[in-house]
Amino acid sequence: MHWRPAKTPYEVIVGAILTQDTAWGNVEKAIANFGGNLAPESIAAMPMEKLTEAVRKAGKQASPAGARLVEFDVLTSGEIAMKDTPKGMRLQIGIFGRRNVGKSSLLNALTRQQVSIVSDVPGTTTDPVEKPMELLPLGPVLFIDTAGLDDVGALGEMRAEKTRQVFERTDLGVLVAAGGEWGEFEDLILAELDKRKTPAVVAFNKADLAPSAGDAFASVEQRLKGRATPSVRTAALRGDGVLALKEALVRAAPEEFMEAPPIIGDLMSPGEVAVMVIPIDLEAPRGRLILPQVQTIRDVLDHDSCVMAVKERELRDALDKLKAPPAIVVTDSQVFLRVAGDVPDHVPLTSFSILFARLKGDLREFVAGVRSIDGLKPGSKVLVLESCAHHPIGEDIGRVKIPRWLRQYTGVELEFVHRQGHDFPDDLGAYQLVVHCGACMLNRREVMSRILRCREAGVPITNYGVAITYSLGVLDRALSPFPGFQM
Ligand SMILES: Nc1nc2c(ncn2[C@@H]2O[C@H](COP(=O)(O)OP(=O)(O)OP(=O)(O)O)[C@@H](O)[C@H]2O)c(=O)[nH]1
Ligand code: SF4
Ligand SMILES: [Mg+2]
Repeated sequence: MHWRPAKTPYEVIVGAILTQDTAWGNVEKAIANFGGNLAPESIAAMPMEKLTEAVRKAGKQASPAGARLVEFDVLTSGEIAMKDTPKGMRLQIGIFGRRNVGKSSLLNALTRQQVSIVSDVPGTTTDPVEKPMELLPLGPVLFIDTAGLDDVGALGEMRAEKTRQVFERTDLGVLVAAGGEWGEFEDLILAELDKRKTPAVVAFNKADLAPSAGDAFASVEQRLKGRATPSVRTAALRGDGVLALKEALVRAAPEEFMEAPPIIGDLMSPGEVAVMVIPIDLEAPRGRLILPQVQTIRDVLDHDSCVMAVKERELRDALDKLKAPPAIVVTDSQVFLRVAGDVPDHVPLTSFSILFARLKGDLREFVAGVRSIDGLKPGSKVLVLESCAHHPIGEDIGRVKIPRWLRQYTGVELEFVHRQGHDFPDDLGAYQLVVHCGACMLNRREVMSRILRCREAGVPITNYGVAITYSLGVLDRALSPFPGFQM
């Protein structure tokens, strides 16, 4: 990669932050937009619109990038934590509840680490305990375990005060109640969160002691029915319900934390040309394009760039007609090999399906998952997920082509199971690999929940575009617009 020499360490750090979700070329332009003004003080003094405009000109989505810089500036005014996501940019998840209900135990179960001290003495946690971690799909989160709020006595008052302060910075609250116990106190915590418009999830912990508490659980669950707050039963010590709790957190998280990258707009600059290769074959619907193609074209236009759409046969001719090489070529995965032969090596090339792997899912996870193809054995079971219920026609990609390519690559007979739409098996234990379609019909939350389920079950997951290009030996080429993801 060409690394532009930075003038100051601050410029290096800003570059490192901006490049997290864009190509390096765009970062250079963004930095140039600041003129000679790239310093913490000047950024702090810049109005937000000016800041976001400076970044937007480089083809990046304005608000997240701008917000990042501002956050970053806040960070530099204190201490610089280069190796970590700033705390203010993490989704902060506050864990509240009475003493001894198992808040610390739940935090340890969620993080699978002994982060917070657990004991049967009420009031064990005295000061808020913070634990940063990656919680897929929300990305970096900060869990904050608090001291039990029903603390008594003078010391308790101080502890309770600190816990109350945590309410102020909580983006998502977890209320832990144990053994079906629920009273005015729990209502009060939910009211505190409501007051701040903070979404909440209730964890009924110690569900293993349930035989005696079962009825109480049910009556509290009934009580919560009137409000939107989801609840799950957990047994923190055994790990039961922890995955359900994670899923509930993902569903309840504020929308802005689920923000997806643009489809393609950040991979090119305004005015540049993207070439889309769209085969018109038997599987192509009559008289229209399919959703991933339409959405990608729209995203190019939204970013003030240009698009040229061609069939694979006309590609070489079309490239010859362009005065300058295109910023990027995007092709249907199925003709990737042929297209790769026609596109010069220095032009970034990818597939619609890989663009959607990043948009709807987690490209890094899909690239990591694809390696497991090498470990497939005769009889290994592969789950193929197609998120729309189209009628298979001819050489259907999910039913015919992917099985064929994977069999050819591995040289062994594999068993393929297909599921469509929102259908996702409860038990993934039987599968050695999950291959997901581009998921243009699903929202990001649903795909991310599926990735989370696969992770928890220890089953690798990848997507069509990644699997196809890997089995054809051209994945690195297909990842050329995303240098950080190459294998
Ligand atoms: N049976 C059972 N015991 C649990 C469970 N979760 C926690 N405990 C026990 O409950 C006690 C309190 O757990 P903690 O995690 O320290 O509770 P806490 O809410 O953090 O307590 P404070 O910090 O004192 O407010 C410990 O003895 C745990 O072992 C559970 O799911 N089932
Ligand atoms: S939902 Fe999946 S199978 Fe259906 S069009 Fe979109 S990417 Fe293709
Ligand atoms: Mg505790």
